[in-house]
Amino acid sequence: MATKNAQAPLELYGIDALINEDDRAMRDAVRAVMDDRVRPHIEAWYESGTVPARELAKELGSLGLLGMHLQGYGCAGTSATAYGLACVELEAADSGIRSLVSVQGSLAMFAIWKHGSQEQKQQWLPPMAAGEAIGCFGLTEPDFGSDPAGMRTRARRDGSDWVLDGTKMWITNGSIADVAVVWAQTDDGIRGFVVPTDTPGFSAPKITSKMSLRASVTSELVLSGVRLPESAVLPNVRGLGGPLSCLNEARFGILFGALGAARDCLTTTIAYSQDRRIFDKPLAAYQATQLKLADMTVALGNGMLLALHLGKLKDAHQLRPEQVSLGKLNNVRESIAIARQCRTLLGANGITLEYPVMRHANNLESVLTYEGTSEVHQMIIGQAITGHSAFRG
Ligand code: TGC
Ligand code: FAD
Repeated sequence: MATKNAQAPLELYGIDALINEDDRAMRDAVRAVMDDRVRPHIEAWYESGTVPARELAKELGSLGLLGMHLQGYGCAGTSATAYGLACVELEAADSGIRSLVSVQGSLAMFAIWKHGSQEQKQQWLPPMAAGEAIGCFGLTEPDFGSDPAGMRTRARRDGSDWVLDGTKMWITNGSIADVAVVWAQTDDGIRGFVVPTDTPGFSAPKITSKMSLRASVTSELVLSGVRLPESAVLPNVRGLGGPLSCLNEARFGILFGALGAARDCLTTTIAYSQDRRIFDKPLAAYQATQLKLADMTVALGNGMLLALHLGKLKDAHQLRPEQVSLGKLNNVRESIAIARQCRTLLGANGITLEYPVMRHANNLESVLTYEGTSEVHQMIIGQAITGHSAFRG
């Protein structure tokens, strides 16, 4: 028999006291939209491997969620912490929905916002903020994921034009994008290009048969003699620091977002364990269950405290890339561990789409890999604390 009113895991941590009123209101509004627009459909989207991304982008844009922490050009200009809290709610619905927002706002829009010309910003940012234009971000290649410096996509000069050839792989939103930010080798190092996807020579075949991120579009980008004017190059950046500066933004959203998936797994599992009677009492009343639930509550709460701390640093313009790695490594690793542990408590029901747990666990496999694998982030942290780079030779 339950002896006390049960508290939600993050309630036990008193997390709300650390979030200001405006951010709580924004968070609750995003949660309500996810409850209304995504949760009723997500199992079907996941099962069919389709998602109405264009329609959703317009709705998310009308709520000010696309590029929400950027200033100007139709963007909402919120704090970084507010953006992180929105990511929690998006990813509590599904990592694919958070990915849609991350790639649009933190990768494609941020690249143009930070490194683009006035013309590029004026042309692309307002429609992207509104969700009327979709962007993608092409860094990874079939043979170069963790080591993007090795990329083979090449941009060569032809008169005043640029001509791009190469292949990008695993690109979120690729097949539905209106504009692709593509990173390529040039005689002058790595440069970024703003590529309208209707440019001749550009195609983006969809990658199918995924077991993870099924409610998200993932594509190859094929660039075959894509001719662009001089005005297509991002003028304000050269070298790998350009794309990596965008990854800092997206990784920040993920270090919050992943906790949303974990929270959804844990709250689902706590409720399930109250209802499910095994032998002669509820699953929740067994010590073995409570040990698991307590450890997961601690991991989730600690992850949220870390995320809010890093959010504070970012809002104070003090957040360093290796600190983002701390958050991405810990919070995604803990979230996937929570999802997998929750799956054990749901027994056979845990493998179905009727409960969100295995969907989140499968999604988190991608989240663990993209935006820098766990091992990459361990080595970034290792380099920060030893001064030695372990990446090469
Ligand atoms: P390294 O020699 O360390 O650095 C090259 C230049 O970049 C600078 N830099 C950074 N700048 C800004 N932010 C950072 N985080 C930076 N890290 C490094 C660095 O100072 C240097 O500048 P300069 O001026 O001296 O040239 O580069 P490296 O070749 O040794 O590589 C280091 C490594 C492995 C850490 C890096 O390449 C890496 O992070 N690899 C992982 C790749 C990755 O995360 N790809 C993600 C692709 S996008 C994606 O996955 C989207 S998923 C969809 C979604 O988000 O939902
Ligand atoms: P690899 O780099 O081949 O890594 C394989 C293994 O080797 C990993 O375990 C890795 O940790 C390990 N490893 C790597 N380097 C070292 C080392 N130095 N020492 C020891 N071990 C090492 N990319 C984009 O550019 N844009 C996108 O929008 C995008 N969206 C994605 C969406 C999804 C669903 C997925 C799954 C991926 C997406 N990616 C995207 C690609 C993603 O960023 C890469 O998959 C990721 O960077 C890892 O690269 P890789 O898959 O080539 O793995």
